[in-house]
Amino acid sequence: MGVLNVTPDSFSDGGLFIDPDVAVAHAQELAAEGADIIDVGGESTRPGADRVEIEQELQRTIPVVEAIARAGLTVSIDTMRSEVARRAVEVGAAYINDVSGGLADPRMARTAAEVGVDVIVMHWRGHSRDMQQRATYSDVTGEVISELSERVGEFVAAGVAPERIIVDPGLGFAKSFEHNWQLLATLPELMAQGHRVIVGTSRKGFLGAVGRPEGQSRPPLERDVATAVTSAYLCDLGVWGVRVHDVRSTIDAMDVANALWLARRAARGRTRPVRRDTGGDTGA
Ligand code: PMM
Repeated sequence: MGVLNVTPDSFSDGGLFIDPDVAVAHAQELAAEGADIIDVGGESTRPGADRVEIEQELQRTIPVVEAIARAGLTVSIDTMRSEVARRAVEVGAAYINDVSGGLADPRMARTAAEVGVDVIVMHWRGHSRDMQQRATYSDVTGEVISELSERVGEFVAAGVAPERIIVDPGLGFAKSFEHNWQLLATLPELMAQGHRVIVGTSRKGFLGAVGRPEGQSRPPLERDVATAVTSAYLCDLGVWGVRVHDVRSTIDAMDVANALWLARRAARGRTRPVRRDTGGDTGA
């Protein structure tokens, strides 16, 4: 999934794609590089961000969603508002990506059921302004899984088919750097819950801090190699999707992860049981 933020203030690409023509051209570039889905967002969720008015969010996103969908690309709408989701689906969006997992707008689950598209339900504990104050867990993996399953329950109760739901651990949303690493390390536990899983590590702060002295960080635009490494790891685990800004480096990394996976499987197939009588490899 390639990220297209039509915002003036997103943390890594804010202001770059606010002009609809530039946004559509960038979507086409992301698709040409290998993105299967273009995720269009009109509201920044960086820590500390204020909310935008709904009219502004609609104005930023709907024409872009419509143009990209008309060009034949698969679009997801990154919104916490049911009205934005509904209008985006009306003009061609095929996915709703709600970072609040239905918590920000009580009508989201019902709307998702009515419009009948796939929906990404992300783990979230509150709006960006003060979300980092909610980053308190005694068992981050267990709590994220149980809070997500409550959210999924609400969508299913509203009439969304379970197979339409994709879950996301919400890295960086009410999570410390350490929480993000723990969630990545234990991701198979979330995957075992049975829903498709998508993960967004792209350019996030915890990647910028790796290998740097305490309190220092690589700037967001210098985090694409780190992002690609996580994409390779996530590909190896078998997640359904990764959400990234730089599609080219992630596709490269996933191709390598995939080639390695195939080579390792083939190598395992070559191994023969060792025979006791000769002590040799019977497959020689
Ligand atoms: N992260 C951001 C925005 N939307 N959606 C999903 N499903 N998962 C994420 O991790 C996620 C998201 C924040 O990143 P951005 O400001 O660069 O878009």
